[in-house]
Amino acid sequence: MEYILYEVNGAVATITINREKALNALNSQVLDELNETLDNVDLATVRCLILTGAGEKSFVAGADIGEMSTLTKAEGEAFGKKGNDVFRKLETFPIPVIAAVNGFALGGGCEISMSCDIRICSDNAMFGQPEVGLGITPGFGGTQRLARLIGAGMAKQLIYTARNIKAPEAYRIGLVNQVVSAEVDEAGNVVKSAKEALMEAANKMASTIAANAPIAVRNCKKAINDGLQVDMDKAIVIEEKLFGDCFETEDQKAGMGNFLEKDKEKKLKVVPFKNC
Ligand code: DAK
Repeated sequence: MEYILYEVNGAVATITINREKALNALNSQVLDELNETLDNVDLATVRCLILTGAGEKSFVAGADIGEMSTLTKAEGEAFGKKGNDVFRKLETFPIPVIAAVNGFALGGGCEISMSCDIRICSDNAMFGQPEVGLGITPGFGGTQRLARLIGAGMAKQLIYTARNIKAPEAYRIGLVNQVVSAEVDEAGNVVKSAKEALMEAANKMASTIAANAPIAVRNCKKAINDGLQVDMDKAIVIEEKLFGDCFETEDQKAGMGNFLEKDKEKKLKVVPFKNC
């Protein structure tokens, strides 16, 4: 693949959008390759996915403006569908996806990060939906996911004003879960760049997730995602069903068995993924 790197480390896989010269902007080829990569993730062994951008400067600086500028209405619609299908695939991916946001996350970049379950960013990250300045609306779910994540009022303000926000503000309004800084020694020398520290934090969180019972983690993702689409009476039924699904699995037997045996070491052991 030209624009996607895929790396597996135990139960954690990392997808890197690797188009650094264009600040990892999303063109059709990137979207196609991302789609194919997701289809080939080995869900029998991988338990958590990290999505990031190549380099220190940018996660994804949006959809490719050069490619979009000449699209006809029909081509624009096809491009939009391609993006939306991949973003939805990420959002409903059976295992958790962490966006490690290493710099600009603008337009489609902010939108793809919002399709992930969790966002961690470096302190040089910048988020925004600048589309109205380009004469379009956010088209990869930005109007929908931003409002659901940070509330309608704040989402409307950011989208109408096309104002970009820095990492501390993104954290304050709940758009990101964690902000990670470069590590410096006492003399002020950088011992770990912001990107390195970010990837370390993302891998740490991913490993913690991956060490938990995989069927239960998958069912939690589905319960939260599906439950948010319906009213509470229906949402509770969704949770009941997914809760019930955990029983008689090896995860549940081992998890509860270890607790009852007071075997803390064993409790942390990863059980094989079965019964999915
Ligand atoms: N597309 C294409 N190329 C991009 C790009 C982008 N979004 N962002 C940056 N680049 C390229 C630049 O053209 C430049 O290429 P060269 O000139 O070196 O060949 C290279 O990356 C480095 O960028 P700069 O020289 O501009 O770097 P700076 O540090 O000066 O500025 C910046 C960084 C991120 C502030 C600036 O590049 C910038 O403002 N970029 C555009 C950000 C933006 O507006 N993003 C939102 C794009 S709109 C749709 C669904 C979704 C969408 C559209 C339609 N449908 C349903 C149909 C989504 C729309 C968007 O995402």
